[in-house]
Amino acid sequence: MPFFGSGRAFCCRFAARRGAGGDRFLTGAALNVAFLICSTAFAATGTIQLRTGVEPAALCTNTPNTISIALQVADLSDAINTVQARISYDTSKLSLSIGGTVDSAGWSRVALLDSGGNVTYSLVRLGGSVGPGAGPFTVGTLLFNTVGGGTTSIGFQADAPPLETKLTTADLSPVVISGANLTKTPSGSIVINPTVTVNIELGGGVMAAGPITRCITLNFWDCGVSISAPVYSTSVAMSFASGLGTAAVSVPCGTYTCITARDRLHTLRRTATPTGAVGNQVVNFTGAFSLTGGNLNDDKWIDILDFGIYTTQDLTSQAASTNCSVNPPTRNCDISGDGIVNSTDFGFIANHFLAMRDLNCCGAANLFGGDEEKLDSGLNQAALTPALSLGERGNSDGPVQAISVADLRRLGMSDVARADLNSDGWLDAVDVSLWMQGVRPGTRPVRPIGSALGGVRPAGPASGG
Ligand SMILES: [Ca+2]
Ligand SMILES: [Ca+2]
Ligand SMILES: [Ca+2]
Repeated sequence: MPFFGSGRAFCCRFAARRGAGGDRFLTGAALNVAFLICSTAFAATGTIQLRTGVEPAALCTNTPNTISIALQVADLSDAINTVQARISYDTSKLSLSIGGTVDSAGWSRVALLDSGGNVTYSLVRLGGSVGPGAGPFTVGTLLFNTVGGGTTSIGFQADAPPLETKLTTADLSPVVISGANLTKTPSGSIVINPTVTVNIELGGGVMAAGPITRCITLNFWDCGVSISAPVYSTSVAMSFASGLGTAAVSVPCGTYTCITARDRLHTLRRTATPTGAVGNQVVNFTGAFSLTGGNLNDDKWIDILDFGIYTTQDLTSQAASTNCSVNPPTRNCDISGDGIVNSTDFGFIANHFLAMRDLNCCGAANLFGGDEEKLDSGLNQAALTPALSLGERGNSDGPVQAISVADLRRLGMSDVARADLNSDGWLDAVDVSLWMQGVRPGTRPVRPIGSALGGVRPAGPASGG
């Protein structure tokens, strides 16, 4: 049984033939009634559509590449045998390949013309027809080269008779399906060179007005693809004004379920969930998700090591802007971005002492495992001086609250030993407290009672400060 029933198609053809060829069976008013009924209730109708093949999802690709767009007819009330499609596309993103466009079997090309993105594609089916029926029937496949990034779709030009998109029925007296009788459906979204918009706030303290440049390292995860490794990683030099920055980051085609961000020189890692459709996702590392400054060695914690590193650059001028060529173990203790290392920067560390970075994406990548763990300082706390009790170390993966000068030297951080302000052989909360009282390296304070030089751990528990 045809899609709309043969009776309907027959009625319209009957009326058309009688109207054009004279009346042999009906006369006068009877003919007019027949015409009225058929032309209003049984007009030939159809759909012409452009399809990427992945609708309703967006087609995603990059430059340079090619995409194929099927020109189809569907929902045909009658058999048709000619198609004229007046197509429109954005030449800043796509370029039609006339040579690469393929007419479907049985169809012969009458014309394929492209005038600045306004295309006329006409085909005829010699000795045959398609429909009636739902179809869809593919008439031809247009090939486009991708030439520019962005989101677009391919649609139809506005009709301006006689220049219009139309189908013609396969009758002795053909009926044109056009205008309101022809549904014209553009292609689904086409995303070229997808981006994720990344909004970042540098938090944890008072950021300079700037603008300054900071390198943000981003990991893009699709937890449906892998829970142990990001799909894509990149580092982007972003401009920040008063701690706020935004960037459209180019990414491979994909839908990201989780993204992490960090400034490896200055902040802890943050984990956030993006919103939006493929190719146009947005992720906000702002407000409660801002990147907490004070982590100067790209590890999990803001702890005594960050304090020690800070003291090595205290009251020095440092580059306010750091691009992606500057990475740990190189240090830059100007967290605030005003070009000088001072108490404003110390405030980030003090205010978030013992803060931990966010867990990694996908749940399974917790404190242990995941790619970013490999980028840590390399500090194996379990191998540190045994004089540190488990409680002082927290757990084996906790923040460093106290470390001996001997261990600092073993770790290649001899310069940090200067932060042992009371020269007791340990860098710990006592030294942080002394620092906050104005004690600086070279201005040796009275040694605390019970302390001793030479790396012997003083009595009493270490505190987080
Ligand atoms: Ca740290
Ligand atoms: Ca500063
Ligand atoms: Ca000390």
